[in-house]
Amino acid sequence: MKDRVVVVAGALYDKGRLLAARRSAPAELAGRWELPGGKLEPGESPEQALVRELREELGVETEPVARIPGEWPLKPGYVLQVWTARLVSGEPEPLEDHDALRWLAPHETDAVDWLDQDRPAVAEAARLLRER
Ligand code: 523
Repeated sequence: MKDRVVVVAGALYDKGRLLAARRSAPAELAGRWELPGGKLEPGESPEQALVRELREELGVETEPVARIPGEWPLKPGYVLQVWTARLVSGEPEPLEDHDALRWLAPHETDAVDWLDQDRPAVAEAARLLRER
């Protein structure tokens, strides 16, 4: 469908931990935690968009690994798709859109207040991490 905006997010992992990012805006989402990412730009594949967003927002190079099955509705016309991604280089910093980052061990993934729409993908990412 064309009239649908895809937002991609990364379940970024490194050393057995999952990255959580705390949003600094907009007001209704600020303070809640998310899997970092953003909207596809014209002509981009979801994987390209994910690599770009994680570079812009966190200053790291990453490699998408696998899509987490499913798709979650956001505001009308927007859907969230999530990929697991591995950290290739760099140490994430909250360069834009976030004011805190946390690496969570699989048993800690409930420790932050995730955006509701991110929770199913976070649960699946935590399950995958435990299995690795
Ligand atoms: N979500 C969301 N979960 C999640 C992300 C990355 C985004 O629910 N893990 C929602 C929040 C916004 C919309 O998706 O309603 C767009 O995300 P945003 O603002 O991170 O996308 P950007 O960075 O592409 O948006 P602009 O700053 O407007 O370019």
